[in-house]
Amino acid sequence: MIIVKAAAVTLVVGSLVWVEDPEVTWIDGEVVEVNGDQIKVLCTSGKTVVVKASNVYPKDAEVPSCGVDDMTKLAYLHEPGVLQNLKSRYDMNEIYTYTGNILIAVNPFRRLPHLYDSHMMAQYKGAAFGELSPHPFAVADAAYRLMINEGISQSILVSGESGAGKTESTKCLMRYLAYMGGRAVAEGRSVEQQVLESNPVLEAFGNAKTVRNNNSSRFGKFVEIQFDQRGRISGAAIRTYLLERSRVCQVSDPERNYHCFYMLCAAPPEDIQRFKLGNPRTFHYLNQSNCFELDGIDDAKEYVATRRAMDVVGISSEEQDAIFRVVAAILHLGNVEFAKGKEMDSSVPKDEKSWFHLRIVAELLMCDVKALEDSLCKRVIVTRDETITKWLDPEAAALSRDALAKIVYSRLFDWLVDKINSSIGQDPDSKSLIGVLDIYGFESFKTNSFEQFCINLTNEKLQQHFNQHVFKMEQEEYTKEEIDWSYIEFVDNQDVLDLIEKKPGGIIALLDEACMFPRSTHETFAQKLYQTFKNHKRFTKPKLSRSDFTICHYAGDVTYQTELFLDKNKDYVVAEHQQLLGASKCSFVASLFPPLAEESSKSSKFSSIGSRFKQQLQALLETLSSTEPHYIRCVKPNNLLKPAIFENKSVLQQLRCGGVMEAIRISCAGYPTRKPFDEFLDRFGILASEVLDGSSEEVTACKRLLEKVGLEGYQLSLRQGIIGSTLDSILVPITGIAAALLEIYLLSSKSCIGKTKVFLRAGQMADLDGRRSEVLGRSASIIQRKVRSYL
Ligand code: AD9
Ligand code: MG
Repeated sequence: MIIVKAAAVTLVVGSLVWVEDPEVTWIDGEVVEVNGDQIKVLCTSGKTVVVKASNVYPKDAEVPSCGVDDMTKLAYLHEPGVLQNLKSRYDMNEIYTYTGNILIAVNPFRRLPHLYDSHMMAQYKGAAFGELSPHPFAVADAAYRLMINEGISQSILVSGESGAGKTESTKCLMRYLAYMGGRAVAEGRSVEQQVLESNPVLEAFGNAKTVRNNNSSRFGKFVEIQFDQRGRISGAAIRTYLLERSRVCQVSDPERNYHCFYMLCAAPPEDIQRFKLGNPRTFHYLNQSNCFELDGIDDAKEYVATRRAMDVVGISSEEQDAIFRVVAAILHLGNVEFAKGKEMDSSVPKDEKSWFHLRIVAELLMCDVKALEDSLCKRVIVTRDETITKWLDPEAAALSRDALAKIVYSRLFDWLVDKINSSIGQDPDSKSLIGVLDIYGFESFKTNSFEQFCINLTNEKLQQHFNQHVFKMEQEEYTKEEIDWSYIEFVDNQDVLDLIEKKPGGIIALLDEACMFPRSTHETFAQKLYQTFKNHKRFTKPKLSRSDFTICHYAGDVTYQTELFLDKNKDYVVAEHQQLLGASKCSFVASLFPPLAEESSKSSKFSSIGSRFKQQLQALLETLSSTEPHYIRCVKPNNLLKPAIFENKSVLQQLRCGGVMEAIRISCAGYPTRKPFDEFLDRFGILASEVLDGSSEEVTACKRLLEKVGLEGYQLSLRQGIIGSTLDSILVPITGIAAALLEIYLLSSKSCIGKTKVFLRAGQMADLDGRRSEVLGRSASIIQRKVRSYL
């Protein structure tokens, strides 16, 4: 992952450098010997290594030990420099750092309350971006002010891997926006309070403990906050994406099911009695894992807090009772087991205990017990001539039970989102909005299924949006400084998006086809993929597999296992379940299963989760493109979820996946290093001291200095990667992340003097520093000689 090749840098004995290290990724050291292309480096670990010059990166000795608050202030924008900067800041609890306009947030895994109090919010209010320490408040403030001043809608995109701090950052942004757009006097349930309180409600039902995060959001979320002409919050809309349904009936140790189940089991005695609950250890949907409690979380208190938050967002107490009744019913449903019945391949509730729970489910869902039993154990098949009742064997009945649990829970979650939206209300007159996106980051596990496929599609789309935006920002900076910027264009990841999304012929389209064809299996689906994409450069078939496939994503290769793709893509409600619950005497339960339109009940029962998700993403991207985006990249410094541990390897991987290195790479293609005139002269005046005669302006002195050192005008330091050049166009393929086919075209480049800063190309700073150390070395040895002769 090479950004700036040091090949063009003058390395001398004594130069401070970075070299690759298998353990800590990059280690710093000092050059002790230069032997042609071979450089001997004494590392700070005490080890001496000999490496090729092209693998050595210059280290900026002038970076303060506390780091710099904006990566673009670094003399060298390369991986070791970026990593070192984040680490030294993290060590001092400075968890936020800018890379230009992008905010990088490293999870502290400890509460830092002073960072987020109202005093802090007051400080950031109206402060120029970059004036105060990097902070999500600064991003929110910039977005708010742009919206007010320019009347342009804004969006803040928060990304990062699970446990990196997206949801915490999102809440912090929402609090700041509520602070800016709230009313001075409390007016009962104000819109901004409702917006804030929607978080605990959605977290209770959509978050769970996973191995990666004790409070992991199992859905994606886009909150659109609407403002009136005076900049006050006047409405909001929450959109959610892909709730993980399988968790409702399948949990593996040491994870937990959704928080609401445990909260309900810890409810006050009257609720426990009403819902016939007890110890969470007695419920199958919870006891597949041994984890029931969370450190520092009191489920009983959370239950009360969730109910309070529900009050605020406008869910009546009758509705709350109904919601928790449904949650309890799901727990009881999980305890219904099946045994073989009298008929061949039939099933019946296994024992008295199963009957007991079945009766409670019917009572809680207010439906008929017999109808409930039938809907779990039988299927009615209607053909042209007759109606056949088919028994389900015990295994199929258990699957039917789980399908019922999942559909009820997912309908319940959707109901909550709709309810919150209707109760907060939309402002039809709102001209501007600020959208906050908290969505899963790129995932690549040992086994990757349909969920990872959808999540990674999301990230591909957001990455494309991000790249386009970073390019635009770069160009704007050049325009502002009135420098003749190179016209930069890039070929992006459209080819991966086509591979997945194209209609017809993309992976999702082929998956839908397979789902509609009764005899398809995951193997026939995989064969179809292999055939169709055998020459696609983003698609490969792993050698030793007959049903896996690999996509070469912008963030790396991911191999997907197709086994459950067909099942997971099918979204249909079993007709028997629909009938059963649609007829519930509880109007709340019945409302979760409204009657199907005649047409859709008759035609194919299958609706594609993949295609629907694709459309949702499309709509999201359309919304985002009509806004001015701001980015927060969250980074998880370690997998132990503990404070004060910064694991280089994993951080680097996240910076790559989150596009931070990509953004840097893009800016490296232009003028990555910027130095204000005075700093530039201070640092490099020594190379041509005659320009420092004080007679000319700083800008002229800089120009003369650049002339003297031969960097003025058209100059591109030759670095690895340039594959062809004509005078006016130089094609630089940026190598690096395997899949990132980012090609950058640099057309005509003339000046590197801006209005206030000197703009340097990648490698030029290193070059100048090399010469500077040579001069300093020379003068040092002259002084030494003088001192010696004097002695
Ligand atoms: V997931 O994709 O939903 O699994 P997130 O949302 O990225 O994930 P989350 O915001 O939930 O992660 O953060 C994980 C945990 O890190 C939190 O529960 C906190 O304990 C901790 N955290 C994150 N950010 C901060 C912070 N700014 N200050 C203190 C934090 N703790
Ligand atoms: Mg989250």
